[in-house]
Amino acid sequence: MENLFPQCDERLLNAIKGARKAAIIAHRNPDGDAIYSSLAMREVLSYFGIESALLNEGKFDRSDIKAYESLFNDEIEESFIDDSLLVIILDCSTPDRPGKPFEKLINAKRIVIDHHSSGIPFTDEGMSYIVPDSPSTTLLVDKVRESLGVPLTKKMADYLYRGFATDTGFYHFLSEKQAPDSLRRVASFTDLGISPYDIYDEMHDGMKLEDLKMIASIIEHAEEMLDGLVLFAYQSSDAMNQKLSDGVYASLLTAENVIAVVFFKDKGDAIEIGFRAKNRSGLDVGAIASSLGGGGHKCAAGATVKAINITEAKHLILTKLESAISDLRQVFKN
Ligand SMILES: [Mn+2]
Repeated sequence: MENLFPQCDERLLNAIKGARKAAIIAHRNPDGDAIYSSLAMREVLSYFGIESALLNEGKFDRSDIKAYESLFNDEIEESFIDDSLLVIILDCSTPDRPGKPFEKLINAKRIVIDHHSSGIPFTDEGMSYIVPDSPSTTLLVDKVRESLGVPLTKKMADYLYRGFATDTGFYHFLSEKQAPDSLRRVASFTDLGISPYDIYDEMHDGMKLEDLKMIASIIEHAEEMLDGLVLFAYQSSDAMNQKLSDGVYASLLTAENVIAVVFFKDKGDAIEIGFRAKNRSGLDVGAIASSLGGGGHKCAAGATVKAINITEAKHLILTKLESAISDLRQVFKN
């Protein structure tokens, strides 16, 4: 018996089965889970003969999803919009996350499938499938697929696996609560012959030496805060893509005694602040990001703060972290 993935609401399943056309939208600045859940959902819909438009605002700056960019448009064609259209929002916890493609579709019937812990509901009752405990949106798409009685194909399994793998940092972020039911689904993907080994290499290889040097330079300038429990990293230009950020987080989080990494990116008119925390620290960076108007998960979150300079942003975050960490501090000193 599966506990992690609750039953899908019949209203959501009926909305899918009753659709003739669908517009599939995941969050802007897409990651692997956003793109692969979109692609997998399109495969599921094609089983019913539902024609779908893949939409995403972009940018496709992660090399592991770059190859799919041409399949996505940032705007729907007017002629595609009619009463039979269902909008399927994936991996988004707030209505601003889908960005530009959602603007023309705000009045259309929609369902929301997501796994973020914080957010605001933005669809009708029974029209969402939101499971914060799911390690990826692709596993929720898989549950919806199964609930619809759609057979799993190798192509679906490949997409679903990739979304799961990237959102869990290839199993790293999988908790003991998530693992059993999630890995049973993953086993059903590997049953169809996909190769975790090759997919890992495919999704990680190909880093440019200059990018690796940029990561090294950011690490070199990282600062210790709160007695070394937290590291602050900075990026002043826009040259950093998400994959490089992942490299910075992954390296800095392995530093001795560190429980959180905060990455500040100066966007000119705003500061983008990314957070990563160690699972065992108990620190909830998702809550901190939420308090700044952002969102995410307990261990990975982000927010964009406008009208602030880097010094002010550092102070703001330091204050928030200090109060959040005060209870945890003793534990990690010992
Ligand atoms: Mn996700």
